[in-house]
Amino acid sequence: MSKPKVLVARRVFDSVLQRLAAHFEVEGNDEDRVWPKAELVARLQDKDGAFITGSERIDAEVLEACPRLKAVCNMAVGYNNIDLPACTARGVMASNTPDVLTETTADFGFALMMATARRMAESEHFLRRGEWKQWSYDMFTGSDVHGATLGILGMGRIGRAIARRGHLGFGMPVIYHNRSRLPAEQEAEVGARYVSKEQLLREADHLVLVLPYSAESHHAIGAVELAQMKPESTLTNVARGGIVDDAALAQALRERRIAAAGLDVFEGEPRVNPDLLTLPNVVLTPHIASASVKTRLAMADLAADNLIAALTGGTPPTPLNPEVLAGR
Ligand code: 8YV
Repeated sequence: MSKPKVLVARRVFDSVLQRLAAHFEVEGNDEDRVWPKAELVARLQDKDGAFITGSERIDAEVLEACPRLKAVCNMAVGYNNIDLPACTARGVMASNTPDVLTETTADFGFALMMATARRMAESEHFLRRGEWKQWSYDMFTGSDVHGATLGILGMGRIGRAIARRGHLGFGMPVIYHNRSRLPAEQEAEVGARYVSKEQLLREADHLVLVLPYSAESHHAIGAVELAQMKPESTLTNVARGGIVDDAALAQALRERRIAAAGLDVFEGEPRVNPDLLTLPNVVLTPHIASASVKTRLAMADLAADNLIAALTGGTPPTPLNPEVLAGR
């Protein structure tokens, strides 16, 4: 019997390709070019499964054009690049990579928040430009992290891991807002207090965004929300571009209506709003919050585990729509 065919839409670890090759006929993407939609569809046409990343969008049109497809496995925890209801309607299993990246992403979120509060990027650029001539009492003074109020919007696994760091490591009072309130024992574990979104915006010294992107969370932070934040506060986004209105943020940063921002994700990335590039009070990183070698390998292995199980009659570890598996 011939092996099922899978597409690996981006370059990944050799070890992961080898694991997949033991089960499937694999078409990879050695040159690591992000394929335009028409090319993605053309390559997916004869495939039974796909290993994708956040760069590939699987929508109803793609699914319609690729009727053989049975599994779409995302190497990411966020899955706003996948139309999940359309997958479910067509009996296509979709999966993501939760848990394996939680602590790594929380490390980065916390680091980005600290770099933002303490003006690390801005002061490093100053030094590299050769402008450091003498010490002065107010040179790059920022705001403290320890003891400051940490605000978290979106309290899932990564939000809780960031809260725990702030609470246990930095003595920060933690406030959060989320669609649903955490059980009391989870709140106690990370020292977090549930507040309204308005209260979160008003009271946080350092606000960190860790909510999934959806139509509902589009521009959850725009001009109105930024106006409610304290002028000395910071905003950090390690969730998704589009949750923040980048143009409104650039304006707020320029007018110092908030002190600074740390952004790992952008609207329309990899393009970055040119206004943000000109501002000194924003730390910009290219969507690397989960980028430790160990975690990226764990994510790729988990996406491969899902693909292998889905197409060989096994039990995928982290399906998003397990109901489609019951019907196979
Ligand atoms: C990925 C991410 O690097 O997991 C997510 O949701 O945003 C990142 O960890 C990115 O999506 C590539 O797939």
